[in-house]
Amino acid sequence: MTLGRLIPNKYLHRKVEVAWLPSTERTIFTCTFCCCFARKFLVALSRTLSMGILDFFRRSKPSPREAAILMLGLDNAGKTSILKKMSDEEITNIMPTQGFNIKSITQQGFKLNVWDIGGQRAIRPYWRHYFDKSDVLIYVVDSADKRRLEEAGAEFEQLLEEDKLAGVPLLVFANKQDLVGALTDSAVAEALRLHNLRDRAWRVQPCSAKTGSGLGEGIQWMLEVLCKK
Ligand SMILES: Nc1nc2c(ncn2[C@@H]2O[C@H](COP(=O)(O)OP(=O)(O)OP(=O)(O)O)[C@@H](O)[C@H]2O)c(=O)[nH]1
Ligand SMILES: [Mg+2]
Repeated sequence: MTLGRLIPNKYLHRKVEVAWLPSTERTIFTCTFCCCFARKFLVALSRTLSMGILDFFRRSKPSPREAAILMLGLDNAGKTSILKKMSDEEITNIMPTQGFNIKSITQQGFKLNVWDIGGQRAIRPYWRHYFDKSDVLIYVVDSADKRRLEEAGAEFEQLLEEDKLAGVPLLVFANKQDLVGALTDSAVAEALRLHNLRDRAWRVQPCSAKTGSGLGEGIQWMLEVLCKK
């Protein structure tokens, strides 16, 4: 049998590499085959190793845990202003929300997907479409608008009766603390009768979307609650 028939053409050039070996065709073929096999093995090994290293680095950087945060409250309470301030955006020229806004805030290994739903009376019946799988409920109150505190309390009471929101931790933002005469956090808690709440973790956080005060503390409380889940 000739060398040409034993060894595929693409390997023939490797004869040179084994020229120092005994010059029988079989030895040349075996060595050529081993050489190609070894090369392929090394390439595969290096690929596997590099992919393994990439995979290792990918896994060692944990992807953030996601949480759905639902933000409700009467129109003009300041929900969109709070959302924008939390995202370091301008809060001038904010229009009443007709549908919803959503923004993701990444903090301490959590990606908080915050849903801000319009609070006008005509939109409130649609709130329930957003109740599913909420991890935290934020209820925003305009602490300076005593005239509408009763309405805010009535809407809040209805939310507490919703099965899909049962047990969902609650953060009440007592917003607009920068305005003179704004109610304190304990006055807002009393107006919402929060001290009767037994089925969930809750907190009232005085804040101002205008100055940004209190928003960080609110986020921190949510993160602590989410960590315990
Ligand atoms: N002084 C003051 N004004 C605020 C504060 N937060 C919001 N506002 C103002 O209140 C008004 C209503 O704010 P929005 O953020 O649009 O209120 P909203 O709750 O999103 O209202 P809807 O989208 O209609 O449900 C705007 O004129 C804001 O500038 C605050 O902390 N202090
Ligand atoms: Mg809005």
